[in-house]
Amino acid sequence: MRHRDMNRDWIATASTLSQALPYLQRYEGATVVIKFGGHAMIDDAAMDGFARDIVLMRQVGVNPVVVHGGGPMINDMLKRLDIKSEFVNGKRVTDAATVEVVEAVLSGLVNKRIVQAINRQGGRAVGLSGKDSNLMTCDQTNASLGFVGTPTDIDPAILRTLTQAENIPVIAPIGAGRNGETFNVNGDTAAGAIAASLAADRLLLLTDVEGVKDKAGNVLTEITPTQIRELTKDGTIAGGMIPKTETALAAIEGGVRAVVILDGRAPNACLLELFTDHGAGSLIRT
Ligand code: X2W
Repeated sequence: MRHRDMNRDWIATASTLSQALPYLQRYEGATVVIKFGGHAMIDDAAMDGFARDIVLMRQVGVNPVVVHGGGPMINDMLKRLDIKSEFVNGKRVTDAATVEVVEAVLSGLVNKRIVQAINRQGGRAVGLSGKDSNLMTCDQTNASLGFVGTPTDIDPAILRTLTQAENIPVIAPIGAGRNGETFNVNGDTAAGAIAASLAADRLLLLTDVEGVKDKAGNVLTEITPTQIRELTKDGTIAGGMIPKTETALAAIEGGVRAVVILDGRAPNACLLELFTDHGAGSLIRT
C-alpha cells in the first residue's frame, strides 16, 4: 500500500537510500564474509533480521559468505544427552561422542535454520560444512583438546561457484581430517581462514559486544593491528575478545582488507556497517 502522507519517516527513508549510493557503488562485487555467532542468534527476530540484511547485500551486488557458530545450541544438545563439556582457552574439549553432537547440531540444526531464514527472505542460500568440496581440511589443534581442528588447507572454489551463481553459501565450522576424522573448529577461526582464502574485502565478526574498547571503556571505531597488539599487551583487550582480535589479525595478515568486530544483536548491524557513514563496531585495518 502506498502512503502519500509525506511525513518525515518516509523522507528520511529516501534520504538514507540516497546517502547509501557511494557505499552501494563501493561494495558492488565485493566479497564480504560474515561470522554469525551463536550468541548473536538470540531469537527468531534476530535470525530474520540477519537473514534480511544478508539478502539485501546480495540484492545490491555484494557476494556475502556466511560462516556460523552455534556454541550455545551445542551446549543445549549436550545437556539433553547428558554429556559433560568444558572449554580450555575458548575451545571446547571435544571427544568422539562430543564431535558427533557438534557436527549434528552445527551442520544440521543451526546450518539449516540459517539457510531457511535467508531463503524465506527471498535469498538463495546453500548450506555446507568444511567437508563439502574439500572446503576446509584440518590438522588436530592439540591432542589434549581431542577432535578440535586448525584449518590448514582451504579450497574456496565451491564458494566462488556459488557466489557467481548468486547463491549465498552458509558454512558450518566443521573440518575434514586427512585420516577421515571430523574436526570441530572454532567459528571465528573458520571464518578468518575462509575470508583469507577469498582475499575478502571485509570480514564482519558479529558478536554480543559493541566492539573493541579502550581503557576508559569507549568503543574504538577504527584501530590498527599495531594498536591491537599494544592493547593486548597492557591487558585492555582481554578474555573473550582475545580470540576475536587474534582472528582479525590473522585474517588481515592472510589478505583480508579489513575486519569489523560488531554487535550482531543490534538491528541491521551489517547494513549500518557497510552502507552508512556511521558504521558499527570496531574497524581493524593496517
Ligand atoms: C565451537 C564451535 C561453535 C562455535 C564449539 O564447540 O562451541 C570449538 O570450541 P560460537 O557460537 O561462534 O561460539 N568449537 C572448537 O564456534 O560457536
